[in-house]
Amino acid sequence: MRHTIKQSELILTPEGKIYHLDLAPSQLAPTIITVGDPDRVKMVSKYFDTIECTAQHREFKTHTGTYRGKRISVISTGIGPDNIDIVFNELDALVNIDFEKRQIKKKLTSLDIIRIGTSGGLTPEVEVDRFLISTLGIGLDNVMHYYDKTDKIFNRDFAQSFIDHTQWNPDNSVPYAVEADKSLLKKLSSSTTDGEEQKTLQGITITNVGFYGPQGRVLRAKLKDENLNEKLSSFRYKKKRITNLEMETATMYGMAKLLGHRAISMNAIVANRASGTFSENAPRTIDALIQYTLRKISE
Ligand code: R1P
Ligand code: URA
Repeated sequence: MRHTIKQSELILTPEGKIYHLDLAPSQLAPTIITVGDPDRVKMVSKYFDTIECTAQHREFKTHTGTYRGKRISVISTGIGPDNIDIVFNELDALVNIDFEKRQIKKKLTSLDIIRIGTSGGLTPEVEVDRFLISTLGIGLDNVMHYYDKTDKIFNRDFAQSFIDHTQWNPDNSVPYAVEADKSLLKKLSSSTTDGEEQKTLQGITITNVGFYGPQGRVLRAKLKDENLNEKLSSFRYKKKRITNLEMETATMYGMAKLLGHRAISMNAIVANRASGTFSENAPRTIDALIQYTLRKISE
């Protein structure tokens, strides 16, 4: 007898849609682009051939349609790792749980999930307006620690080396490290035929729970560790260094691997923390990354 999932755990609307995303299984494409900002959804879907459905509940806005014949859903996650927990569990439920029977399906489906987000470059080479693909995410959030069977997902050696180098304060969190999906990394990387302006950097991305203190920014509130970003910049693992900071990538990589999906994070670098600069035209850079990503997905 298969386990039936209770109403309080798998929450469905009277129309049979999953609670936060407000989507029915038929409204989700197998390739999903996630963006933080709900207003960025239309920046992606304006390139679609057709839009077959739209939905919005809270910060979770979806447009599903086709791009060069390929069916794609673009969904906003809002800001932060906590929202990634909601979005990834609900995306997985839409394909892997039978909503009528409230049971896990016998045959599971893997989704391709591609983040198009903004990020801050940590080191001088990660200049504003560049594109960066995250090869690995270092998670300083705690979402993944609530789940079992993360042993095979985490790169423990990497995380320990990060903890040792930064003398990480255990009161903050337990850092974890998760690699990107290799097939999507290859598919989304630039090739020799790409124009110079579209060359993507690859790097190691820090995901944290906040934009200010947790990314070492000081406005009025002083930090406990004033050397946080200096420690992040001087960290090396097998000669590789941390390149950028944002708020979703590592959690996405962890949740995707845990649930059997493929995820990759594409970053438009809008700030550079070493030079203290911010992009003079962030929307243009984001638009260029959207066009680059759509082209790569559809190749
Ligand atoms: C902070 O401004 C937000 O920007 C980045 C961070 O990860 C965080 O969500 O991504 P998005 O531009 O995709 O939201
Ligand atoms: N998003 C972030 O989280 N950090 C930055 O520095 C820029 C965008």
